[in-house]
Amino acid sequence: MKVKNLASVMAAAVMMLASANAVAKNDLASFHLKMGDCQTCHADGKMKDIKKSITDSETHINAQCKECHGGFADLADKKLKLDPHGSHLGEINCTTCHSGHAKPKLTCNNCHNFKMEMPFADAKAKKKWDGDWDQDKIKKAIARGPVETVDVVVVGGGNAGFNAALSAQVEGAKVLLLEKAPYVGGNSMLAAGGINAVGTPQQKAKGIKDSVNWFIEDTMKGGRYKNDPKLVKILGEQSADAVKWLESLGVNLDDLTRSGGARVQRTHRPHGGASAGPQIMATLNKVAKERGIPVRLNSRVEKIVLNDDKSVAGVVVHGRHSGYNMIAAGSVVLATGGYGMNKQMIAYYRPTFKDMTSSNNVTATGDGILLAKEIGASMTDIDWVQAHPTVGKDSRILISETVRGVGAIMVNTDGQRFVNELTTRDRASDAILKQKGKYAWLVFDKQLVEKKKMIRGYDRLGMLSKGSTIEELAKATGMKDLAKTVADYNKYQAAGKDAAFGREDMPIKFNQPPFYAVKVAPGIHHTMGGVAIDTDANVLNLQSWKMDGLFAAGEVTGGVHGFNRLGGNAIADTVIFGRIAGKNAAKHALKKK
Ligand code: MEZ
Repeated sequence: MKVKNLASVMAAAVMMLASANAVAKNDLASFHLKMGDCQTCHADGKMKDIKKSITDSETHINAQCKECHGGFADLADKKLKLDPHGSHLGEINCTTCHSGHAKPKLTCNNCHNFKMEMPFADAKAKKKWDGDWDQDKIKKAIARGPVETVDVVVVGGGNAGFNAALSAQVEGAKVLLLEKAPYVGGNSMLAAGGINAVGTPQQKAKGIKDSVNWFIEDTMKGGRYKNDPKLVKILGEQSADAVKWLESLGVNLDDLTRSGGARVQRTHRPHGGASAGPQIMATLNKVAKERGIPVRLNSRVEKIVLNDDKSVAGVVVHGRHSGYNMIAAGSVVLATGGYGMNKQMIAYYRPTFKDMTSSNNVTATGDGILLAKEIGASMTDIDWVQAHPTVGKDSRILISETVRGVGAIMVNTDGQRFVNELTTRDRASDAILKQKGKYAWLVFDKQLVEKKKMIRGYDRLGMLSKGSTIEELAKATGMKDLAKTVADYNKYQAAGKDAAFGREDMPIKFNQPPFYAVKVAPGIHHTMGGVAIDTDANVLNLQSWKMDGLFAAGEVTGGVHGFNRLGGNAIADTVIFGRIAGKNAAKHALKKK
């Protein structure tokens, strides 16, 4: 039996519960018990074995859900304005939100604030399984010895992690990817913008003159010249190849835009202006599945284990169901992302940002930094945290830099421009924080909505104010000087010279109603600092020596972006250094065997 959509599942649930009239508990498991036995959801076996048979990825249970209810496409409900089965998270495990024995939890609400009815919402809340790291259990797992051996363990299932895993496998290594969340993607999944690259066919087709040197100069300038030039050189030189590689896997990157701090259009994005992150992650996940790379969810690494000679021996992983176990590995790749959602770390490293909202995924808790520090890794620029200037005010939703890149202007509460919209993020954020109320508005017209799918997404989320004339929009938002600002901007646009703030790229004239505005404020977006690495993605210790068998890539590392990351350089970083880390980790592990 396939139940076609969520509404009919809920209706069926209510009817069955009413007729059953005597359910033991009001949870999903008790409901299913009315139709069958525990094996409806769990693997065959004696009752006492059922708990043991649940894997950390909850693969069997989820396959059973789909067996009866179909996939997300079957469950999609076109009538819903916001459909949880059609989100940017893709086809994640059903158990990410629904729970057999406990209250369901809408994962979307980690960032959003959707009021959605969930079946069995009055069931008992579940205990958190991945709270404090239990040192005693870690020690016992090490004492018991490894339960499993692989060549390379990759910690973290974002862009860097998947690229590392795919590259390590190409080298012939046996790879295991561990992800603490019930779904993969991390911050990469939320990346709205795109990947910066120079010398691509896309740039050529648009006649854009660019060079690796310009890429390097822009990145160094954006980073206040505090970046490690050797890492930036690799970023520039390998950027076109990174785009080619993603395309070879099936990602579309046909659209080009200009991000803040870049002198030309070099941010490559999916055709039609959809967000880049979900497309890239869906593709990497699919390819990893096709290539048989095990991706284990609900598996939090809580210790990197070293041999007596300080080389890497493996990790201790805390599985949601399997508990604490050691996995032996010749190499470990840290691809755990940054610490933008770890309030304690933010308060410690960047106290002035401690109360700031964050655009980050809840997974960005700095685990890799803590793991590496504990075994003596060196940190680079650890206290440099980037505020993205345009996070939706009062929400955690990023309004992509692309919106400014393709033409939006930014104004204060009176409707006056106050900064070159395409300046670097730190400068734009500082400028907003000096305005009344410490927030700003992005203003644009119908042209952008037509051009960019992601903007239609903001509209669906109810974030946009609208007016059929500029005056109407000004009235709705209280921006008294907006009409004059727009008239002046249109004159600068026509003249090709921004006399007020020197903005170089002014792609649209504001003349196509309706007009839109979205309220924005700076929010924590990227933690530039982290584990110190060399050009082979080896993690360095306090003496700047390689730590034998430990590699790292992506936001967990420091050095690539200096004090400030440019938009579009994160995906480039995660792909390029993820691949380098995976390749070198595999070579190292295979040589050691
Ligand atoms: O790289 C980024 O962080 C980026 C381009 C974000 C965005 O504004 O879309």
